[in-house]
Amino acid sequence: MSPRLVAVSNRISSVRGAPLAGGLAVALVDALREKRGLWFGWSGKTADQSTDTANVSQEGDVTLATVDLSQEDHDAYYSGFANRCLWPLFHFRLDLTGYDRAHFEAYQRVNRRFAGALSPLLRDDDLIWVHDYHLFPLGSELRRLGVTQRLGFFLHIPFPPRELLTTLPQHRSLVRSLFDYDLVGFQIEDDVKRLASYVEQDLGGTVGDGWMEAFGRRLNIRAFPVGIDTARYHDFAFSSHGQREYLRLREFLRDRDQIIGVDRLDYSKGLVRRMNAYELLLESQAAAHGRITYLQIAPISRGEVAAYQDFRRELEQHAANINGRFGQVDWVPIRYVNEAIPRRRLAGLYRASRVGLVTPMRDGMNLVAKEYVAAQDEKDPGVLVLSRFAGAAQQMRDALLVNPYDTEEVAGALEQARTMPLDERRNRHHKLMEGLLRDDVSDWRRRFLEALG
Ligand code: GDG
Repeated sequence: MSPRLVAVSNRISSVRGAPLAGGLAVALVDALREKRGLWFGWSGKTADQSTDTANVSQEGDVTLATVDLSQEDHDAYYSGFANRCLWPLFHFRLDLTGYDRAHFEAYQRVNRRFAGALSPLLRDDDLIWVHDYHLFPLGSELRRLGVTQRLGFFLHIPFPPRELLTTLPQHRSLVRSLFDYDLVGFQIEDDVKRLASYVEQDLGGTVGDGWMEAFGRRLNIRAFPVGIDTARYHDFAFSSHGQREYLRLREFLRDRDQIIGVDRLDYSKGLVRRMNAYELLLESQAAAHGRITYLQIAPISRGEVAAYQDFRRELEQHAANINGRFGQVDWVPIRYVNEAIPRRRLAGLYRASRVGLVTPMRDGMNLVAKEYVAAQDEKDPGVLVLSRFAGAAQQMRDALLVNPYDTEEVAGALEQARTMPLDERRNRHHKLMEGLLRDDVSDWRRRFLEALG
């Protein structure tokens, strides 16, 4: 019998309901179903006290095990260390990074708690797969409790250069914790190289092909670029919900071309500069007025963190300014929407859009870029404009790749996308789609789990 899969992530969502934001949850759920797995994580609820034993329930073939966190633990571990410190630091935003020892202590405390609640649920032949920056220390904490099963860790966000990482007082401890896993996966080769340079220069360790040595230990590490369920996503766009949304939107747009952006409302996604680029396009291309429209879907994320509140205000102001400056009685240049859209409808919206605009300042991978391409009609596909600083740019060479800091380049790419001849659109789309079908999410999962097992 194949080993049971145990997935651990900060938050778990219901297996039955379609998870709203996140291709990852979907990818995991499929693997967990296949292997009758266990999914462990925070319940998403805060209680008077953090709980030390997991609440276990069954949803079909998947076992869910969750713990509650106290408000205090949640604020310091999740909003604090994970999202005020690691997230901005790993996205190259030292200016937004908060360094707070109490937050780090809570981070370790919660990871210890998670390990304590998870270890009694483990079986001898389990494969344990830990996800993301909230849980670096979980492996070490499990080892301390005597867990000897295979332990893998996947980082969904970029790994920072050593010059940035070493500003973190606990950089050594964080990297040390990676060495307790049997296998570590990063999104792209550049992430692996950045850790390698830290290991060599700051730890005096040794680096080889697929491994690193330091702290007297050996770590297996590779890039596993995450994919989407390409074929299924394509079907969404043509399903009854997708089709209905597509037709509804096309009717609303009439012959206007739509640019679409879909991002959690996060400063790493480059939304302000993206709007600057759109504004520049309108400034420089009078012919585009009334002919083009930009829909930005941006569900609110991490609203409790101050940097996100400031950023949200800035963005709202910006969208309003552009509409005030260029809008006409029968034409709104930007529709800016905080509502989260169900997946099938979203696929229909992508399909109805001539341009997919994905311009993060820094991103581990970026699944929206992949979803946009998968949702297109190959007979009349739209064009993806993609930031070079998204991990996805390493694979999606046939997109229009741009530097998101270069507003003029982005505006130029928008104009090129808007006016691109059908032949070229088809050609680019065909090559992108081939890549997405070849390296889809089940391939990602299989490669990681095979390497771990
Ligand atoms: C992290 C890394 C990496 C967004 N709005 C709606 C909605 N979404 C969905 C998208 C997509 C997902 O959320 C966002 O994924 P991204 O990859 O773009 O970005 P992060 O959330 O930052 O994810 C990232 C990823 O992990 C996986 O490894 O690629 O680099 O930062 O699936 O479609 N979904 C629905 N309605 C919305 O309004 N249904």
